[in-house]
Amino acid sequence: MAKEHLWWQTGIVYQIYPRSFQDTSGNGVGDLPGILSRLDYLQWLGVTAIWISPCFRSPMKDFGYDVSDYRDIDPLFGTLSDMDDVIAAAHERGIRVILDFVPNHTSDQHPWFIESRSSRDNPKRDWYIWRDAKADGSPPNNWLANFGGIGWQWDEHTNQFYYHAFLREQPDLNWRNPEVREAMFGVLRFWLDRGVDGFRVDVLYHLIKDEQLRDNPENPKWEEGENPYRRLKAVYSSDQDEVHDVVREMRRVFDSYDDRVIIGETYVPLRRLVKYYGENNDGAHMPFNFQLLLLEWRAERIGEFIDRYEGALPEGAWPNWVLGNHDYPRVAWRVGAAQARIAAMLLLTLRGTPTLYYGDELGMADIEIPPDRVVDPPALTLGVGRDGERTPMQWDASPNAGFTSAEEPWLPLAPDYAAQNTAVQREDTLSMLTLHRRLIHLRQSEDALMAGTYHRMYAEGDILAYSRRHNGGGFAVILNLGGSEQVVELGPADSGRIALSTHLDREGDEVSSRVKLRPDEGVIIRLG
Ligand code: ISL
Repeated sequence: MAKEHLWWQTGIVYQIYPRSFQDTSGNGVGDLPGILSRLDYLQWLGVTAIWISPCFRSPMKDFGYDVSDYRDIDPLFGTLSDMDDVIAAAHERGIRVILDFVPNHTSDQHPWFIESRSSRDNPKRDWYIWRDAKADGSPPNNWLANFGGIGWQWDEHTNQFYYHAFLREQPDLNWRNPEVREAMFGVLRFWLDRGVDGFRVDVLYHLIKDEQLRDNPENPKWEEGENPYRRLKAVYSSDQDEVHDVVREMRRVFDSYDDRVIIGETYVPLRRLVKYYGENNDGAHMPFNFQLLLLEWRAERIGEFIDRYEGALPEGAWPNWVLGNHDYPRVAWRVGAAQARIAAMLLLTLRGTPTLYYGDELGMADIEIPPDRVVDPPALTLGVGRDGERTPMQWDASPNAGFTSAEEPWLPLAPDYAAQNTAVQREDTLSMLTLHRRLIHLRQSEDALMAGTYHRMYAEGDILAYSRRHNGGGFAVILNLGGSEQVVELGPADSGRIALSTHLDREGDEVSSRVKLRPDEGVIIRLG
């Protein structure tokens, strides 16, 4: 163990989308007792923290990202006491629990919003963003909603518009109002007091909007047919400098507890991303780095980004990497099954905390959702939905993959579940799951991989190679991002033995001066 580091630095985060992990109530939707029943699996896999997407009371217009009570569990998922059980049982197994905080917006059914919309002089009116129409009756500015259409909703009753960055059922809170901050920090304390180890904070960069609500400029790169939200550059509706004051205040809440973590959801360019660490590491502990989701799958691109990221990190800031989440097509769909093994080796050998999306350890891929089963709001409004990457976890070959006893799960299962599931892959010494478990266990037993330095060796053609070193020991990681055989010349210091191959079959082989990689193969060489 790299003792001088904190749990969230040396750990591996596993994201659970609770609707899709394990159903125990038989209604086709996953729940907290389901997560509880699968903790042994997660412990076996070796992950050290779970992040559970929102399971708070919600009308589920955005499947939990529209919260109507932050201090209670939605009955669909269980009860507060089920959450206490998950926290206690996870802790017994050495697994930390990170919940999902959704501070930018509430549900329109949250009592705060119901009050706020009840009259113009309600004490909670200013808790949301209300504005008059322009003289011609049009909305206050041109801001768009992420899920389609304009970002302003007219309220007949009080004759004003309110702003929503996502669905109209997700009104944005006014974080310039100190009462909102206090109320929301109270929510954090409620859960931190209950033993939660941290929060992933939804759209952290959205919290503060331009005070004058200026129009967003056109995006010259936008082309007809692309996501209409990107037609404008969100320069005034998100990522305002003043958001960092809020982040700093939020951090102070966490700092009044022992080693809890704030992970920010931050879809912003690198130079802006690193600002979320705060000026003196007094911001988010880990602003999510999403580049592995977004970059073209090419060695130069990835190698170059790693260097830029390492170079841009402020002093003392801890890096992190994300390969998949509930908003983007799965890695096996993006890069294919063979390269998904390379991607796993990359994620689990880079410097910085890895976040793994449930099911990616099996190589689950997106599926085409039949039109009558599509449920995600942006799929319905924009035609680009997220259902494909949210299909139920594949546990075994029994009906509905052991996910639910209901006739039909809330989203269809991937058709390959009888062959690709945890039960089958656990027994298969060459499976994606075995590869993940081996990578995780290697990382967790080696200081050099968990916390060592990073040095680029090559990032050219199909080869991405780097070393990780700590206290004289170390590893070289050589990845073939292509489908043809490659021979990589190594420096004199880079000889050693293969600790792991993505093909899981060359362990212990000696390597000196050069290494031959098969198509789609990556190797970790123990140096020395
Ligand atoms: O605008 C984006 C990228 O530039 C989007 O990716 C956007 O930031 C992202 O969809 C935000 O996601 C989060 O908030 C949403 C919720 O639907 C997502 O599931 C959640 O991860 C609203 O709460």
